[in-house]
Amino acid sequence: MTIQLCGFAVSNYYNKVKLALLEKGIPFEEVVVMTGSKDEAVLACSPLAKVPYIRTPQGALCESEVIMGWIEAAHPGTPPLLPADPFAAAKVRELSQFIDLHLELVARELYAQAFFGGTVSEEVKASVRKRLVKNIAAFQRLAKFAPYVAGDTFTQADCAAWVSLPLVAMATKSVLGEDLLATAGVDWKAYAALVGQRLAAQKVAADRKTAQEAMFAKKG
Ligand SMILES: N[C@@H](CCC(=O)N[C@@H](CS)C(=O)NCC(=O)O)C(=O)O
Repeated sequence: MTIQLCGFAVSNYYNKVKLALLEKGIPFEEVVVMTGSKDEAVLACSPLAKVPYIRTPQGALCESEVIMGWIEAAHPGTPPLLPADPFAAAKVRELSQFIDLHLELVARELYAQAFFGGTVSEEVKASVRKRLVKNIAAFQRLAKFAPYVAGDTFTQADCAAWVSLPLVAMATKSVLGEDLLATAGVDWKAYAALVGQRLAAQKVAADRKTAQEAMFAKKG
Protein backbone atom coordinates (compact mmCIF):
# COMPACT_ATOMS: atom_id res chain seq x y z
CA MET A 1 0.00 0.00 0.00
CA THR A 2 1.27 3.44 -0.94
CA ILE A 3 1.29 5.98 1.85
CA GLN A 4 -1.79 8.17 1.72
CA LEU A 5 -1.49 11.79 2.79
CA CYS A 6 -4.94 12.98 3.85
CA GLY A 7 -5.96 16.61 4.08
CA PHE A 8 -5.94 19.48 1.62
CA ALA A 9 -3.28 21.48 -0.17
CA VAL A 10 -4.09 24.84 1.46
CA SER A 11 -3.26 23.55 4.94
CA ASN A 12 0.18 24.51 6.19
CA TYR A 13 0.53 21.38 8.34
CA TYR A 14 -0.47 19.22 5.38
CA ASN A 15 2.12 20.99 3.25
CA LYS A 16 4.79 20.55 5.91
CA VAL A 17 4.42 16.77 5.64
CA LYS A 18 3.98 16.87 1.85
CA LEU A 19 7.22 18.83 1.47
CA ALA A 20 9.08 16.23 3.55
CA LEU A 21 7.67 13.33 1.50
CA LEU A 22 8.57 15.05 -1.78
CA GLU A 23 12.05 16.01 -0.59
CA LYS A 24 12.69 12.41 0.40
CA GLY A 25 11.25 11.02 -2.83
CA ILE A 26 8.85 8.76 -0.95
CA PRO A 27 5.91 7.67 -3.10
CA PHE A 28 2.55 8.78 -1.71
CA GLU A 29 -0.93 9.59 -2.88
CA GLU A 30 -2.97 12.56 -1.79
CA VAL A 31 -6.50 12.06 -0.50
CA VAL A 32 -8.61 15.18 -0.09
CA VAL A 33 -10.12 15.32 3.39
CA MET A 34 -11.43 18.60 4.79
CA THR A 35 -11.37 19.51 8.49
CA GLY A 36 -14.27 18.91 10.84
CA SER A 37 -15.34 15.61 9.31
CA LYS A 38 -17.80 13.53 11.29
CA ASP A 39 -17.02 10.47 9.23
CA GLU A 40 -16.03 7.51 11.44
CA ALA A 41 -13.36 6.49 8.95
CA VAL A 42 -11.70 9.90 9.35
CA LEU A 43 -12.13 10.05 13.13
CA ALA A 44 -10.55 6.61 13.43
CA CYS A 45 -7.40 8.10 11.89
CA SER A 46 -7.53 11.65 13.25
CA PRO A 47 -9.80 11.80 16.31
CA LEU A 48 -10.04 15.61 16.26
CA ALA A 49 -10.65 15.53 12.50
CA LYS A 50 -7.58 17.69 12.01
CA VAL A 51 -5.39 17.39 8.95
CA PRO A 52 -3.00 16.12 7.95
CA TYR A 53 -3.05 12.47 8.81
CA ILE A 54 -1.42 9.67 6.93
CA ARG A 55 -2.39 6.10 6.27
CA THR A 56 0.45 3.59 6.22
CA PRO A 57 0.46 -0.19 5.78
CA GLN A 58 0.64 -0.41 9.59
CA GLY A 59 -2.16 2.06 10.31
CA ALA A 60 -2.88 5.75 10.52
CA LEU A 61 -0.97 8.57 12.20
CA CYS A 62 -2.06 12.10 13.00
CA GLU A 63 -0.09 15.13 14.28
CA SER A 64 2.43 16.44 11.80
CA GLU A 65 5.45 16.28 14.12
CA VAL A 66 4.79 12.63 14.84
CA ILE A 67 4.30 11.94 11.15
CA MET A 68 7.60 13.66 10.40
CA GLY A 69 9.34 11.50 13.00
CA TRP A 70 7.89 8.35 11.47
CA ILE A 71 8.79 9.38 7.91
CA GLU A 72 12.43 9.82 8.86
CA ALA A 73 12.66 6.67 10.96
CA ALA A 74 10.90 4.50 8.39
CA HIS A 75 12.81 5.86 5.38
CA PRO A 76 16.40 6.27 6.46
CA GLY A 77 17.68 5.38 2.98
CA THR A 78 16.24 8.50 1.35
CA PRO A 79 17.86 11.95 1.65
CA PRO A 80 17.86 12.62 5.39
CA LEU A 81 15.94 15.59 6.75
CA LEU A 82 17.46 15.12 10.22
CA PRO A 83 21.13 14.90 11.19
CA ALA A 84 22.41 11.42 12.11
CA ASP A 85 23.59 12.55 15.53
CA PRO A 86 20.70 12.16 18.01
CA PHE A 87 21.34 15.45 19.77
CA ALA A 88 21.67 17.40 16.52
CA ALA A 89 18.48 15.73 15.30
CA ALA A 90 16.68 16.72 18.49
CA LYS A 91 17.82 20.34 18.02
CA VAL A 92 16.18 20.33 14.57
CA ARG A 93 12.98 18.85 16.01
CA GLU A 94 13.07 21.43 18.80
CA LEU A 95 13.05 24.23 16.25
CA SER A 96 10.29 22.63 14.22
CA GLN A 97 8.10 22.17 17.28
CA PHE A 98 8.89 25.68 18.47
CA ILE A 99 7.63 27.12 15.19
CA ASP A 100 4.42 25.08 15.37
CA LEU A 101 3.60 25.68 19.02
CA HIS A 102 4.90 29.13 19.77
CA LEU A 103 4.60 30.96 16.47
CA GLU A 104 2.02 29.32 14.24
CA LEU A 105 -0.44 28.26 16.89
CA VAL A 106 -0.50 31.77 18.37
CA ALA A 107 -0.77 33.52 15.00
CA ARG A 108 -3.57 31.08 14.11
CA GLU A 109 -5.85 33.01 16.47
CA LEU A 110 -5.79 35.79 13.86
CA TYR A 111 -6.58 33.65 10.81
CA ALA A 112 -10.37 34.06 11.03
CA GLN A 113 -9.91 37.76 10.26
CA ALA A 114 -6.75 37.55 8.19
CA PHE A 115 -7.91 34.91 5.74
CA PHE A 116 -11.57 33.98 6.23
CA GLY A 117 -13.52 37.23 6.42
CA GLY A 118 -14.24 37.01 10.15
CA THR A 119 -13.31 39.39 12.94
CA VAL A 120 -11.04 39.08 15.94
CA SER A 121 -11.66 41.01 19.15
CA GLU A 122 -9.32 43.76 20.33
CA GLU A 123 -8.57 41.63 23.38
CA VAL A 124 -7.42 38.70 21.26
CA LYS A 125 -5.38 41.00 19.05
CA ALA A 126 -3.56 42.47 22.07
CA SER A 127 -2.98 39.06 23.57
CA VAL A 128 -1.62 37.60 20.32
CA ARG A 129 0.65 40.58 19.80
CA LYS A 130 2.08 40.32 23.30
CA ARG A 131 2.75 36.57 23.04
CA LEU A 132 4.14 36.72 19.53
CA VAL A 133 6.59 39.53 20.29
CA LYS A 134 7.95 37.41 23.13
CA ASN A 135 7.90 34.14 21.18
CA ILE A 136 9.50 35.58 18.04
CA ALA A 137 12.41 36.90 20.12
CA ALA A 138 12.76 33.44 21.64
CA PHE A 139 12.60 31.83 18.19
CA GLN A 140 15.45 34.07 17.08
CA ARG A 141 17.64 32.55 19.78
CA LEU A 142 17.12 29.10 18.24
CA ALA A 143 16.89 29.86 14.52
CA LYS A 144 20.07 30.07 12.45
CA PHE A 145 18.99 31.08 8.92
CA ALA A 146 22.46 29.99 7.74
CA PRO A 147 20.92 29.86 5.21
CA TYR A 148 18.43 27.19 6.35
CA VAL A 149 16.50 27.69 9.53
CA ALA A 150 18.48 25.11 11.53
CA GLY A 151 21.85 25.71 9.85
CA ASP A 152 23.63 24.92 6.60
CA THR A 153 21.41 21.99 5.56
CA PHE A 154 17.76 21.69 4.57
CA THR A 155 15.97 19.83 7.39
CA GLN A 156 12.56 19.01 8.80
CA ALA A 157 12.62 22.40 10.51
CA ASP A 158 12.52 24.01 7.07
CA CYS A 159 9.39 22.05 6.26
CA ALA A 160 7.74 23.68 9.27
CA ALA A 161 9.27 27.12 8.78
CA TRP A 162 8.62 27.45 5.07
CA VAL A 163 4.90 26.69 5.36
CA SER A 164 4.24 28.66 8.54
CA LEU A 165 6.50 31.75 8.75
CA PRO A 166 4.75 33.46 5.81
CA LEU A 167 1.38 32.87 7.50
CA VAL A 168 2.61 34.41 10.75
CA ALA A 169 3.87 37.41 8.79
CA MET A 170 0.75 37.83 6.64
CA ALA A 171 -1.69 37.37 9.54
CA THR A 172 0.08 39.86 11.81
CA LYS A 173 0.43 42.39 9.00
CA SER A 174 -3.20 42.10 8.04
CA VAL A 175 -4.78 42.05 11.52
CA LEU A 176 -2.25 43.86 13.72
CA GLY A 177 -1.10 46.28 11.02
CA GLU A 178 2.49 45.13 11.41
CA ASP A 179 4.44 42.11 10.20
CA LEU A 180 5.83 41.10 13.57
CA LEU A 181 8.46 38.81 12.04
CA ALA A 182 9.86 41.57 9.83
CA THR A 183 9.73 44.06 12.71
CA ALA A 184 11.83 41.67 14.79
CA GLY A 185 14.35 41.43 11.95
CA VAL A 186 13.42 38.01 10.55
CA ASP A 187 13.94 38.25 6.78
CA TRP A 188 11.35 35.57 6.10
CA LYS A 189 10.82 36.70 2.49
CA ALA A 190 14.42 35.98 1.50
CA TYR A 191 14.25 32.68 3.38
CA ALA A 192 10.95 31.70 1.73
CA ALA A 193 12.40 32.56 -1.68
CA LEU A 194 15.46 30.40 -1.02
CA VAL A 195 13.43 27.35 -0.01
CA GLY A 196 10.95 28.15 -2.78
CA GLN A 197 13.64 27.40 -5.35
CA ARG A 198 13.57 23.72 -4.43
CA LEU A 199 11.63 21.48 -6.80
CA ALA A 200 9.64 19.94 -3.95
CA ALA A 201 8.67 23.37 -2.62
CA GLN A 202 7.65 24.48 -6.11
CA LYS A 203 5.29 21.52 -6.37
CA VAL A 204 3.79 22.28 -2.94
CA ALA A 205 3.34 25.96 -3.85
CA ALA A 206 1.79 25.19 -7.25
CA ASP A 207 -0.69 22.72 -5.73
CA ARG A 208 -1.52 25.19 -2.97
CA LYS A 209 -2.24 27.90 -5.53
CA THR A 210 -4.57 25.62 -7.47
CA ALA A 211 -6.36 24.56 -4.27
CA GLN A 212 -6.67 28.17 -3.07
CA GLU A 213 -8.16 29.28 -6.37
CA ALA A 214 -10.65 26.41 -6.27
CA MET A 215 -11.57 27.30 -2.67
CA PHE A 216 -12.19 30.97 -3.48
CA ALA A 217 -14.10 30.12 -6.66
CA LYS A 218 -16.41 27.93 -4.57
CA LYS A 219 -17.00 30.65 -1.97
CA GLY A 220 -17.64 33.18 -4.72
N1 LIG B 1 -0.98 19.93 15.70
C1 LIG B 1 -1.57 19.55 14.44
C2 LIG B 1 -2.23 20.77 13.84
C3 LIG B 1 -2.99 20.44 12.58
C4 LIG B 1 -4.03 21.50 12.28
O1 LIG B 1 -4.40 22.34 13.12
N2 LIG B 1 -4.51 21.47 11.05
C5 LIG B 1 -5.54 22.37 10.69
C6 LIG B 1 -5.51 22.63 9.20
S1 LIG B 1 -4.10 23.59 8.78
C7 LIG B 1 -6.88 21.77 11.06
O2 LIG B 1 -7.07 20.58 10.90
N3 LIG B 1 -7.79 22.58 11.60
C8 LIG B 1 -9.09 22.14 11.99
C9 LIG B 1 -9.26 22.01 13.47
O3 LIG B 1 -8.36 22.43 14.22
O4 LIG B 1 -10.30 21.50 13.88
C10 LIG B 1 -0.50 19.01 13.50
O5 LIG B 1 0.67 19.38 13.67
O6 LIG B 1 -0.81 18.18 12.64
